[in-house]
Amino acid sequence: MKKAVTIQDISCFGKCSLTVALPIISAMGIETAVIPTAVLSTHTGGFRDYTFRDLTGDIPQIAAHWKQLGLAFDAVYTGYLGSPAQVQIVSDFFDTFGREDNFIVVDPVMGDAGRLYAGFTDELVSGMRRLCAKADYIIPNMTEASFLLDIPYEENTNEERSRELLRLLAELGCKYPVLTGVRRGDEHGAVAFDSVHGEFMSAFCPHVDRQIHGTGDIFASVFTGAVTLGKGLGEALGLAVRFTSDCITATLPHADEVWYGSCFELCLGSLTDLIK
Ligand code: PXL
Repeated sequence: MKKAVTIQDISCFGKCSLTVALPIISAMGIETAVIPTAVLSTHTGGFRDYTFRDLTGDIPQIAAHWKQLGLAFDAVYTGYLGSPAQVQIVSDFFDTFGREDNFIVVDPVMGDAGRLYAGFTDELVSGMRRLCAKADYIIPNMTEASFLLDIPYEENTNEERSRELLRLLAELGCKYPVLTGVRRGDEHGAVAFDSVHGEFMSAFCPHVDRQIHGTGDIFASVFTGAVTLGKGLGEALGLAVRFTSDCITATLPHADEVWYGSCFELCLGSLTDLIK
């Protein structure tokens, strides 16, 4: 069986990060180990007074135990990190568990709609930049790309501009940057750059004018799962766009739930068919 480890927070209520990544990657038939970076009572997007337990100190202990056990992973995938201090710890984790024959995905979760998430600082942004340099794949949205590249946020980025941004993102040091939230007419999608072969790939679906929490985590989870299963960059991109779009469509009839996250559970059954 393929094995992945994902390092991100648990938001106890509100569907994102580990509560999305674990079911999705598992549903793809991949054993999924987790390292929680923090435990929050809810995600931070739109909720107030949420609790936040920082688990920074646990991460090196978990890593040391796993090293002692000789565990190995086909994929290492990181998302929301709870503090700048975690960047160095995750970087050390990459040094211990990264190998020639596995790969690292960094989803530099930092913000959306041009703004950083609550509590995120310039220190975390520069830490994420360093982490991206160690990754094979990075999956920023437009907001995260603008912070990583230290350029103004651009809304409605088209495919041509996304190619310029992807070249700059590759210069951070990763081989395959993937940019989400790209617009093409009334479509919405993602563009990837294979900097090893100098090739661009893209995938689009109809645009839905609705912000739904956790869709970036759905995208990154399906993408990571697909690459773990040996799919090529273009196919992984297509699957991630398609499944994320299906989750958004499935959520729209449940308008009162949209605030908390997507109804991705309704689509998990079809995910197994999509990856065949
Ligand atoms: O979906 C990204 C994410 C992950 N984890 C936490 C968040 C967010 C986005 O707001 O608040 C805790």
